[in-house]
Amino acid sequence: MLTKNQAVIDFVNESAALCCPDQVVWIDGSEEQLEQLRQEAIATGEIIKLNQEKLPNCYYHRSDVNDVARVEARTFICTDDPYDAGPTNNWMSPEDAYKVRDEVLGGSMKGRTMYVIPYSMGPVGSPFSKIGIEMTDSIYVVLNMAIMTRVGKEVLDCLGDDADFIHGLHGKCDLDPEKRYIIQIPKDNVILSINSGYGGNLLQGKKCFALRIASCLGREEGWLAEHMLILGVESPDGQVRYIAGAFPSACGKTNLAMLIPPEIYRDKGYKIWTVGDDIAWIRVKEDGRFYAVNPEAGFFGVAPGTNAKSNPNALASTQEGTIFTNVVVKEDGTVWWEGLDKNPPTGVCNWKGEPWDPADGSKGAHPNSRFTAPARNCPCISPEWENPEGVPLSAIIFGGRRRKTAPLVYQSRDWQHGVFVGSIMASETTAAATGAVGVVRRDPMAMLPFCGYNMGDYFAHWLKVGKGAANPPKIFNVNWFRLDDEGHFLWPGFGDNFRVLEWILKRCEGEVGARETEIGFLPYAEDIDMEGLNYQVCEGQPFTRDTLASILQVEPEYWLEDIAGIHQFYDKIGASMPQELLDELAAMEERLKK
Ligand code: GTP
Ligand code: SPV
Ligand code: MN
Repeated sequence: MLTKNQAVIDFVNESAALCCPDQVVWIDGSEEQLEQLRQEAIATGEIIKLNQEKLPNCYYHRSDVNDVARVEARTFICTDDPYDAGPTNNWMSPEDAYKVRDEVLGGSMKGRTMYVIPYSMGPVGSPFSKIGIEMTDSIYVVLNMAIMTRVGKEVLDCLGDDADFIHGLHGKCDLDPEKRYIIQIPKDNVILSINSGYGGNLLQGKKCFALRIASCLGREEGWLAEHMLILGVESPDGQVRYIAGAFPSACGKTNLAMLIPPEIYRDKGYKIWTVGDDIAWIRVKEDGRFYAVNPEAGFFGVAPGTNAKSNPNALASTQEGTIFTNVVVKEDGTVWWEGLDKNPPTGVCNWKGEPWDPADGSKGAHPNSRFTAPARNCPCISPEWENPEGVPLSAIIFGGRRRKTAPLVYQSRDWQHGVFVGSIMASETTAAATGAVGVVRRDPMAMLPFCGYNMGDYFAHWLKVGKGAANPPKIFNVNWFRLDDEGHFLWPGFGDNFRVLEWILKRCEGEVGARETEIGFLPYAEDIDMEGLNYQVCEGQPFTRDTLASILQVEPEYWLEDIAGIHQFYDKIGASMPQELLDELAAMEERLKK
């Protein structure tokens, strides 16, 4: 036992009494213990050691074939009153949730070991950090949590005899998808992950705690827990300005957070610093500004599409101390995924462990295959990334994957309109969650699967936090994913997104004009710098000023179609929808119909 904290001891004992593990092991955070666990997991085949010369301290894990992504349909917010979970979450009563826990987890760790992981979201001991205890029967979870969060004895020392911690329990059971449950009980600060062994279902610090539970805490305590990257833009004079961005899962947060500016900007002295790539906890301070902290310590990033050109910083982050899940392992013990390079390995197995022939058109890596990499590995990690005070935000950007409708970038009129812009976000679904891919759905603030309470109340909280602040960030919306009729990306994306960030920061400083349109302020096409931009939409079709102009249009017919979807969504939220946002919708509709 690593602590005298009676609440922690009771929680561990109760969990052990329920799950009946053969033994209980406390994770102290030492390298020796983690190494011992790696050896055990290697012996059972749970992880595979990769080429230690080329990828030191890197490992590989294959998840169960039916267990490869978050399961939104099996994720529950458990409140006494279903109203508090709201119409966008699956609801279960806390009593039923505890019944599920007792029935499904009861005795489930017989013959296994239960690991007790004390972890801190945010630097250990900083006033805005929060502590969780996750119990799990998976070494894979222990090893991932040790990268994604700060774990071990120092966390328990910091907790002292305080009972204020998040109570987490994870049991793999037999990975039965029919009995898979991801349960949050906000009133008790309880998280239960059952019958899964993958990612966001059970790396509880991430979505379960830092978003679902923390959004509830933030609502009570007056702050925001958001699905956002945080980056700093350093300009040639050495000034760094910070931007947070909410894009749905697999829609470009990691990539934007680690962006390398185009050469012409680098030559001038511009640079991007990464503070976080997935989650931001945001507080308003006395100066009336929003300060954002990244509560995580690692990146659980999408592998496919990551390469030396699209995201060299992410790639560099994965060269040491990284766990790869569901990618392809090459003969030499290094890794491969679609989009890494154009040379798929032959004679090896796919992510399922089956012999794989790239020539047959099937994928080698799962589309939601991931790397778990320590943030400190990132070449552009911000010197401020562990600053407990956070970084002050100049702008917030919302964005999604829309082949049409949403222009490359636009700015909201003011805070209220900005909250409206976030509330009407929509995006095509991705492989990050189970279910159909490519279907447009509303995903307000990229929080649809992660808001731990009623979405209408969440909007009201956003309105309140911003209206109470003297200097809130300016709010923008971006869309890197416009397609032409043949399905080619019209905008180069990746590093060239810097050109849009530059416009955004100029708008924050009042240094550039804009066209007022029905949906907000759009750039004049000549104000997006195209110097050195060398992109082919497809062969023989270079990106031109006209291409740019074409993705800076407001097309009323598409927007009016979209508005029908927004009405439906707002209706679904129902009575908790703030009047201010209903008014914004009516006003936009009127402008578009004119
Ligand atoms: P989560 O970790 O699921 O929350 O995702 P994320 O928002 O961090 O997404 P990520 O940056 O990992 O990007 C997901 C996919 O989108 C990858 O395959 C990227 O290659 C692709 N992507 C990212 N940025 C761009 C872009 O600017 N343009 C295009 N076309 N694709 C992009
Ligand atoms: C996401 O799906 O938004 C992720 C990956 O960042 S997971 O940790 O699985 O939630
Ligand atoms: Mn995410």
